[in-house]
Amino acid sequence: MEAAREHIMSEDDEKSAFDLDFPGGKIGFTSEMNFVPGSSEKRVQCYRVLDEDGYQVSSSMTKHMSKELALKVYSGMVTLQIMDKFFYEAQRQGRLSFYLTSFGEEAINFASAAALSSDDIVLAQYREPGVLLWRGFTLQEFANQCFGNNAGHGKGRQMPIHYGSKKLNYITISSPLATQLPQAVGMAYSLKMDKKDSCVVAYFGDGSSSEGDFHAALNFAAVMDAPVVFICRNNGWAISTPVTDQFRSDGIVVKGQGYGIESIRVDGNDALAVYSAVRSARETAINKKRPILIEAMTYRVSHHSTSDDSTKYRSIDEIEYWKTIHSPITRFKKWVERKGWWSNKEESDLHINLRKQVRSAIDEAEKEEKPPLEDMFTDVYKELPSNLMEQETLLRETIQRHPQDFPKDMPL
Ligand SMILES: Cc1ncc(C[n+]2csc(CCOP(=O)(O)OP(=O)(O)O)c2C)c(N)n1
Repeated sequence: MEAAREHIMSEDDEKSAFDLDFPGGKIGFTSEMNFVPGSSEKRVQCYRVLDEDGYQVSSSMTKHMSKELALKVYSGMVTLQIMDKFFYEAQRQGRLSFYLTSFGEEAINFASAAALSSDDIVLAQYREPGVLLWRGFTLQEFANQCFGNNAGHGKGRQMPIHYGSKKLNYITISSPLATQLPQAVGMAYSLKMDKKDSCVVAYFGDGSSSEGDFHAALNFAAVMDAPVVFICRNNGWAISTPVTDQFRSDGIVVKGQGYGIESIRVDGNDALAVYSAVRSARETAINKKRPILIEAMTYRVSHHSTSDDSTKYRSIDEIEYWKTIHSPITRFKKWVERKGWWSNKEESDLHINLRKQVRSAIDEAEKEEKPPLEDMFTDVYKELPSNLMEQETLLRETIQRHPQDFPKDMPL
């Protein structure tokens, strides 16, 4: 029997150890049995430009933030905050069926939107209405969608907050989490094939990263070199599930690296950091034609939605701490005030004006007629297929049989 060939590798052997071209990739050998650790000892650091008190800790990229742009970002954040407050209350008064606020995540919304071009296509989750507001969707359009009235673009066929605008390159929100991510990659790939100077921007929460679609999207984007910017809002919670019950990795940022995608972690409560990172990511995506991942660290100050009471699973002190000490709006306000760009008078005028506008948008949307019943079946097929005709007939018969269960003024 042939003796087994034994060879103890010396240090010299180690140095000269040859590489081998496996079909799975070219690798070098080692005699040490090292398991790659599940996570590195040091967590990935978080990029910030402003500290908690709105003082600049870095001057990087702030040259791109002019007074005009800064004030547009600031008033955008305040607009969303006021819109959220009044729409939330309208739901509590029973005027809206559902609502969901973006409290605490205003900087991610507006600073990222400001760094994009209107040609970039946005596929959002649902906590990014600020991107649409930035692009020109009016308070009246938001209110019409939420009231599901005849003037709203969805004509009541979607739940409130499922906004969308073809004109503004903002794809209509889908309820099933993470479905927007593979779609974003496909769209980005088509922009690349058409040699367009724009990219796709896909927003999602930490909870969505637990969906298979997230992983499929990242891998697909990496191998297809698709110009897509993934922006994850890591706000710590997926309804009542904390991130500690979702993954063991160092957040989302390291997952980008796992798929071969350049990634960065930024302070999502720092508008200047978000703006700089998104601006730079967009340039890379478009000029180098490849994907980029941004993990924006933040906190969901609000309940998940009007169907949730978050004090059942987290303390009021925790919420207060993030709401006050880490408010992205207060931090940015301190910065613009120190620059001499904003005064108390302008602040109070803005609030008075916005409150009026939001109230009026809600009142107008409420007065508007509901869409006729037949609209429930239109706008998908050019000609209504027989199964939908049957459903419409069945619905009309049901209403006739049980009129007491339907609103008297329902347009039939
Ligand atoms: C596929 C799918 N699973 C579950 C849900 C129910 N759901 C709606 S929102 C949500 C939490 C998502 O959390 P995250 O992505 O972190 O976003 P956040 O709400 O914190 O902004 C869940 C589980 C859903 N809409 N779709």
